[in-house]
Amino acid sequence: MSAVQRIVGFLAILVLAFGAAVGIGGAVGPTDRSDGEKPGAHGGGTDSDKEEGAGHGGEPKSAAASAPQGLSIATAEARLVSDNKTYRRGEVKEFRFRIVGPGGQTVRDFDVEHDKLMHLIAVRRDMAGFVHVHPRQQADGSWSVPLRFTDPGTYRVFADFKAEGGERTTLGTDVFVAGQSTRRALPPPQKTFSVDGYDVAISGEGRAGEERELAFQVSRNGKPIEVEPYLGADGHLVTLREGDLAYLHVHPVEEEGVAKPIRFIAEYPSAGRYRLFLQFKHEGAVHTAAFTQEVR
Ligand SMILES: [Cu+2]
Repeated sequence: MSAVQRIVGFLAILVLAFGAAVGIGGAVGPTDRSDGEKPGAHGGGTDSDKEEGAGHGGEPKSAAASAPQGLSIATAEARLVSDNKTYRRGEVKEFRFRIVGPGGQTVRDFDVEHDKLMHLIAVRRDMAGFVHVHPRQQADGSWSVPLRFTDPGTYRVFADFKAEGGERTTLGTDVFVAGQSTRRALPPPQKTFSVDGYDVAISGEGRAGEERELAFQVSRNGKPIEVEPYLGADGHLVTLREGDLAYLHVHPVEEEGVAKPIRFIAEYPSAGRYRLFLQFKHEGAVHTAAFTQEVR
């Protein structure tokens, strides 16, 4: 496949992600398959996967790990600076940004987290539509990734990273897509979500201020399947709070066995409703399931 074909394919998938969200009310589409198409493009691999899992074992204990993230464009250590704030519907445009340190310098060195140096997640403010991509770092230390939004509205864009030697950090900024948009109500809590021929069942309750386990069992044709590793774990989970889109850091739990559920440890900062975007990989493709969870 040529580079151009790859890029076109990649963009087409972004379009699907947003298109499906609008077409069927809060559902998410097949989303980002870029990882499946470009295995090893970021130089991740199995060794870093293992380190990743080990590193996560201790993290949930620290208060910082469970504090809500993504509400701010800056912390004391890092600031998110982006040039593109507005998109036209359907326009393909690079989203360029950099992480700026306290002295005003561009931060260039990052640690691998979840198999990548930088994760970018875009979600409309009403939590309809979800995209998770991995920007490429440029020679000047900045980051770039093509984005396309098919639906108008305000989107929260999160950059999730770990500057070398620092804490894992998620900064957020808004991107505006011109046009009239209608707020989509958050779907009610449901135990199952079907996507691309897979059925995903969630188990586990969220409880404010307590670490709890969440498990997701993926089945096809009524039979549990074994997912493939994705981003250094069994799956990737993005959890956002309704109302402010606070971004939670959740931690994958390693588990051996056939057709095992995908497990995470989550600590919710408060009561309220949350939207969970689970991504899993099977037969080389990444799929996204979304759940609403009521936390007391
Ligand atoms: Cu990512």
